[in-house]
Amino acid sequence: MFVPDAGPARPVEIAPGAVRVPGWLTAERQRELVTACRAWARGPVPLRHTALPNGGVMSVRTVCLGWHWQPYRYSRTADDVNGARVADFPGWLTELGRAALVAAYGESGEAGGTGPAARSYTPDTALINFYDGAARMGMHQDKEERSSAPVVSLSIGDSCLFRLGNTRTRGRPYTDVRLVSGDLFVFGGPARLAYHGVPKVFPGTAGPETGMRGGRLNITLRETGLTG
Ligand SMILES: O=C(O)CCC(=O)C(=O)O
Repeated sequence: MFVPDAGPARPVEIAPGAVRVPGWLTAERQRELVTACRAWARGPVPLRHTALPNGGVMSVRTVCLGWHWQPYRYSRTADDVNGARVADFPGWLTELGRAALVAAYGESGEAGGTGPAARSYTPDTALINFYDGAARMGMHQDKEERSSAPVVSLSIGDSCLFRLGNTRTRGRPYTDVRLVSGDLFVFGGPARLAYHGVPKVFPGTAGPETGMRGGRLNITLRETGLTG
C-alpha cells in the first residue's frame, strides 16, 4: 500500500552510495506514516529520550520496531525503557524499503555494485526519531548492524540540515544537504558507514499536509543481520 506513485522524484547522488530522492513520499503516504508512527509511539514501548552511557540523554525522542536500539546494541526488549518487547516490524515497511532501494539505485537496487538486490533487502528494524525544533543528532556511524545492507531514511515534517560525512572521522570532509518533508535518503555501499548527523531542524517549515502539528519525523530502516 505504500509503494510510491510513478512521479517526478529523481535520485541525486550526494556521494558514492549516498542518494537523496526529493519528494519521494506523496502527501498521502506521509500522512499514513505519521498515523502509523503515532500508534507506535503509544506502545508497547513509548517514545523516549535515549539515555547515553555518559549520563546524558539524546535530544531526539525515539521508538523502535523489530529490534530495540540502545547505545550501542540491539535487543528484542526495551531494557533501558520499560522492558517490553518492541512492536513487530510490519511487512509493508519491508516493501517500502525495497521500493526505496529501487528509487535510489535503480532496478537492481545495488549501491555501487556492492549492495544487495532490492528484492532481497529485508530490513528488520526501524528507528523512528522525532525532533522538536531544538533537537539535534550528533555525528555518528550506524555500525551496530552485522549486515552491510543500506540504510533507508525517510523525512516527514519540518526540514532539517542533514550532514553526510566520511567513513573515517566525525569532521570534514562532509556534505550538508537540506532534507524536506517527503524526501528519501539512502546510504549504502561505500557510504554505509559514513558518519552522519542532523545539526539543525528548521521549525515551521512543514506544510499542513502531513498532519503533523510541528517537528520532524525521521524513519530509518535497517537490516540488523541478527537472529532470535
Ligand atoms: O534524522 C535523520 O535524518 C538521521 C537519523 C539517524 O542518523 C539515525 O537514526 O541514526
